[in-house]
Amino acid sequence: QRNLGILSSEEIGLAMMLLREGQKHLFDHWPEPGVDDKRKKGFFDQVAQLNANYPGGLASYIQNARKLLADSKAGKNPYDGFTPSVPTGEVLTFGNDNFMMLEEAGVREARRAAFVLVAGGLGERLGYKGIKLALPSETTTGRCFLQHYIESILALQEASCRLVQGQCEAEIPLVIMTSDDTHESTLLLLESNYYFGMKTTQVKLIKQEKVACLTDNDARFALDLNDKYKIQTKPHGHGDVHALLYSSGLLNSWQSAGLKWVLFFQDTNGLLFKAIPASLGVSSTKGYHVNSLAVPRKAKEAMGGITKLTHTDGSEIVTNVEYNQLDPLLRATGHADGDVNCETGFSPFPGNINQLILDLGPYIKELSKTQGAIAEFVNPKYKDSTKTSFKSSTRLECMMQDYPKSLPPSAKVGFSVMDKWLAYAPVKNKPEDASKVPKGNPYHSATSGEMAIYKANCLILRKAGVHIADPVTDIFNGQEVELWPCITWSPKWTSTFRDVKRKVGECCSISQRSSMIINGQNIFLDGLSLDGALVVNANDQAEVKVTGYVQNKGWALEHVDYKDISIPEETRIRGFKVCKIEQLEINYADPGKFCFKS
Ligand code: UGB
Repeated sequence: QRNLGILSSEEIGLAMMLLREGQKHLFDHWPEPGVDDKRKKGFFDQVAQLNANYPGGLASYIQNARKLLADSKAGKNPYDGFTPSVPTGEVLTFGNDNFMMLEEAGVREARRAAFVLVAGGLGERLGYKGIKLALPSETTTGRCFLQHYIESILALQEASCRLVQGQCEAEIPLVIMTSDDTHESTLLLLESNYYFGMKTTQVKLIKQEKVACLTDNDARFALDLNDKYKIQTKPHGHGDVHALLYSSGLLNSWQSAGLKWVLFFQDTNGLLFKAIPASLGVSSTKGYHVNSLAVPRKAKEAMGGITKLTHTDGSEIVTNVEYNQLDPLLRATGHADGDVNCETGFSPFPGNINQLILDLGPYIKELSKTQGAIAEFVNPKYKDSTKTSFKSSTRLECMMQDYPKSLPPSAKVGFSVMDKWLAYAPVKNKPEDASKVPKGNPYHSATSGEMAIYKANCLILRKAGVHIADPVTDIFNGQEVELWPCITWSPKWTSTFRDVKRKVGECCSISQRSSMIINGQNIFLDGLSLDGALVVNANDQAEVKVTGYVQNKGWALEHVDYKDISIPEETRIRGFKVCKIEQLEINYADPGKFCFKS
């Protein structure tokens, strides 16, 4: 009351709304006018921002929070009334005719796609100080995740344009969702690397904002411990991406530009783009409005399970059920053992890798109804079983994969299951946690993420006819992994398996201790026998055939300990560094046709 005189009419409106919604405590300590007036104004700046950022404003946020907190206190299961069962989806087999047909369909569609990378998370579980997009996906080339993603999109863009008749000037848009934790570093990474070859106009950053923290079951906001004129805030989760895309107007501009697909992906999966063409092919051939990429999942693995949920009213949805909810849901519906592996050694519920492909038209239609708001949840840590007070403040959260939950039964929702070695190797866990993962379960560490790239490349080349020696096992940072030849290629070398087959000729062989980097579009391996390290660099106008016997001392992986702080963090979290002892490097900077014979 005493401070009304210093407030604008807009600020008074916000104050009244807060009072109506039970937030009087925020003002209890306010001194008389004339004291801290600037800070009081600052408080309303923050409130105005929190109000604008949430679909429906802060009043909705508080009301939603009260309801979810009451449900949580009552122990209400969000899946009450639903019976889970294993859904059927598209199961793809890498390299067969169907897979190659789908890849071609996907590449054709890629020119009508937009990519959305959610990269607002800081990755506390990984314990890495920088942004995860700046981490090398593998260390033979040092190509970071963002570079890999951008080059993969550009490669798809080119491949897509090559496939269609006539002039094609597609520029596939890339949107990166950042947060206060990642925005500046992401921008700096892009700017200091000339956007990794993408046009600056092709890339847009949208920043998600945090939401207000809640101190109790009445959803009263928590004040910042160091600033009594500031509300404590925390991240709202990757589900924010839908509301941000909607409010930015990007979706409509894409539709006007003739785009058809929106592909969502996460920050550290070095394999993902090997699975994109075929899964986009599934979306287009099946006419899916929503297509989630999935891989076989070990029971209790920290990835959501794609589940068919049948309601008592007969309605059905196929959606992700998060890993911490799948086990209780199964137990509550007659599966006494909960989330367990079946005879295949995997959970019968495919694992969600949070790569979603949405049909833009139905997506816009749905978002115009919801403004992008999707199902939220709350996860308070209670002090005791009375569930009346929290150990620390909580907030509402949301996940991007919950988008299908609000769709009408007529929506065509499907999923595509791929081999895990081909599609999924995220970098999420710090070495000390990864080393405690039960044997046989994935580590999801920087070590396993890098090894998975070499393994996938080797298996792809094997399938294309190259003789690749079997891997050996080794232990890095306490994690036992398969060590395949360290083979990498720039995304422009190939976007599809058919293209790999075209570029790999007869009688090639690669020994286990070998490393190879293929850096260029028109590099062909034919009769190559490699026992050591080989690097081939060629510009896009050079067509290079590499043949003969290459032998040298090669490269070795030297063990390093994650606790050794004299070593750069991005190296020590993987437990090894590449020692480049000897290699053959061949470079083709001029246009023309060349044959290199060793
Ligand atoms: N992210 C944001 O952009 N903003 C945020 O506020 C939070 C995260 P995590 P999570 O594929 O293995 C998901 O933390 O949430 C970005 C699925 O929910 O790595 O534990 C962040 O930058 C789960 O079903 O994953 O688990 C990152 O790019 C399963 O599929 C992305 O969101 C699991 O991923 C994911 O954030 C998985």
